Amino acid sequence: MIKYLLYGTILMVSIIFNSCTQPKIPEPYGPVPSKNQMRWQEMEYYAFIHFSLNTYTDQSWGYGNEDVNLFNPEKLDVRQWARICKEAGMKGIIITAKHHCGFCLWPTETTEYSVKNAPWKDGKGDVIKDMADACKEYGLKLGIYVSPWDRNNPEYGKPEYIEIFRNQIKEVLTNYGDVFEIWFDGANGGDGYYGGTNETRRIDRTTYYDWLPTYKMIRELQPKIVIWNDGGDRADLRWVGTEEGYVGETNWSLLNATGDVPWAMLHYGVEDGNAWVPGEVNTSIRPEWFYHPNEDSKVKSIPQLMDTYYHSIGRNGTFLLNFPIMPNGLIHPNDEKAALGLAKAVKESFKVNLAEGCEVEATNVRGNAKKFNAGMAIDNKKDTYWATDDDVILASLTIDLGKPTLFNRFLVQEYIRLGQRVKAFTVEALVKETWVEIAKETTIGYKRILRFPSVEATKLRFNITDSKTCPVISNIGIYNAPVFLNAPSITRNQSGEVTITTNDIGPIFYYTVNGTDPTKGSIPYTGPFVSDGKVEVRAIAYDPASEKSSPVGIEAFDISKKDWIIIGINDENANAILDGIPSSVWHQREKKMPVDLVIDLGSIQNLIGFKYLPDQNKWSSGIITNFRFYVSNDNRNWKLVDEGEFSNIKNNPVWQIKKFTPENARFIKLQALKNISNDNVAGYSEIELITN
Ligand code: FUL
Repeated sequence: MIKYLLYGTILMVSIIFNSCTQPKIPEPYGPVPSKNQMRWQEMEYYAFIHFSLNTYTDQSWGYGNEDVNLFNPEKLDVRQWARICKEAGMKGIIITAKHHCGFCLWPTETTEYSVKNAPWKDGKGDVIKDMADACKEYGLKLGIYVSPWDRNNPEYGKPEYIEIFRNQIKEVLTNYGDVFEIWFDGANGGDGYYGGTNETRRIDRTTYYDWLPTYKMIRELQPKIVIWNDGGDRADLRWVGTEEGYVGETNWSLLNATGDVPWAMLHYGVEDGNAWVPGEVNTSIRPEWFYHPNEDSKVKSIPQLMDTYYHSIGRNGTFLLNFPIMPNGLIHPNDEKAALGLAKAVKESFKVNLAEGCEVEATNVRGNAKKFNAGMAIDNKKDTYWATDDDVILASLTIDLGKPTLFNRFLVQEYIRLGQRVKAFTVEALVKETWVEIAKETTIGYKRILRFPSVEATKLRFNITDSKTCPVISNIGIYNAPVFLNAPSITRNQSGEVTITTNDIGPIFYYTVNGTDPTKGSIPYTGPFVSDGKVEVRAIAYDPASEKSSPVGIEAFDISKKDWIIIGINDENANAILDGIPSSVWHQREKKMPVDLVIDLGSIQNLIGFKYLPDQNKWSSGIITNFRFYVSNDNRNWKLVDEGEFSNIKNNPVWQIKKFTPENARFIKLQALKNISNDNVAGYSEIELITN
């Protein structure tokens, strides 16, 4: 009896003891990531590869009638792609196995429009197989892009196509080992070759693809996959509403499982959404997704890529960076240099975590338990976390840096396996005995990284000022990252005045107009200067304090617009089209499509192409998608010199460059046939001409 009493007492004591030292872990709050989503989120950074027949036609979207004989890359080396991605710190590669033109990079059974009928390797090649092998060799995961829209397939738009499309998915998910992500782009411009019918086929994107059985098949074939889809039933991941490389600062990894998803939901998520659908930030290392030789000088600079890093991984997203493959089958050296430069910059920025090993304390610790104390946020382990008691949503954590310490970055992570909780937080620095607020932000999620001007402080205080329930913080980092100056932007107005600017504070500029790279010995910029006619201006920003220079900014200007006059329009705001300022825009609203814009160049010029920059405001109605371009010498008799589409202009509103056979002309007419919103508005930010 005494024995049992003793056992009972020991049991009681140990229960009480354990419940003091081992408080229950916080309950998950709201939707939480699946294992697959979690594995994907932790990859953080991976590559896109755009390679197809477009690579050989300088197009963004193939029409579907491009000749398969064009596909004959003489140096194709997927191991080069994999090596670059690996060295760049990426964890996987998503390849365009089929883009909108319908050409398949693997020898599919479903269509003749594939590598098996191309001259490359005498039709025996399989880019996807090569890619899968190279990924294995370099320890990268393989992802696949299969476009639902197929401008080649005769069955597209009919129920029969869905079976073909499903078989294509089945082939790529069966024959190439594990696939971590599948990508279904929602683009659909309607018209296409469609087996020679050359017509417009509209589909209802909410019903046509009948996604749910397809998802089921995908998950059976690849149980560890995540599905990306911006065009149909809710998948595992969401697009963030732009291809420019940023998600909202407020970024909830939640959406509603059903219902429409307007732009703001894509961009910011939905605070009280009932499904876990995190954002993936996709952007290209150049303005466009496919390779265009004229973009060799437009590869994003390291500061630009660094911005994207902070605006994706630093805002609770993943970063999907695209490499356009050249016609010879390789990644261009400029793109390689930029990607490796970014990797180096990231490494340098996050080399030393100044929080590591510091004294740290919190205003509240769950059950007062060691297991949940503040130290768990700086122990560098992803499975431990600082958590507060259930009823405590306001809490602070203070890190004592021991001595005045310079820093300019703050990193924080929630333990999202238990849900995304924090709604608002601030960061303060103790500068000479005074607390100074250095940041006031909203969401955290998987990872949030803040940038601010360098501050010298002895302590840092992280305050959670609003949370859905008790916060659970798995990691905190403090860094002093080197500063990278942005390449300056160079603009020229209608009277030929060139202006050089930057967003950075403090640097001065040096420039050249003779095509050489500027140095500190080049012409110092003292203000706008006139440089009319055809000229290439190159400029660097230089910070005398740190003696650092920016990458070179390059802008090539063609003939002067000084004598240009817009004809037949009585609105002086129309001059926004010629002012050289990308943010200024003019719309013609009153007319019906087609809408003409006529310009008198003042003299006869030998024209070989034109450039159109659409309205830079997101999804503005005046963004032209289909055009005709005419020239004339008398403003009466017009000759059609080019017509076509500005592909993917809605999601990626970059300069549209169109070339045609040379023509001497004094007048030009850009005719808008259609815009992204199917109304009668034609908007223009800038028009430029390309001359011989
Ligand atoms: C878009 C497509 O239309 C582009 O061509 C590209 O593939 C991009 C990643 O998605 O919306």
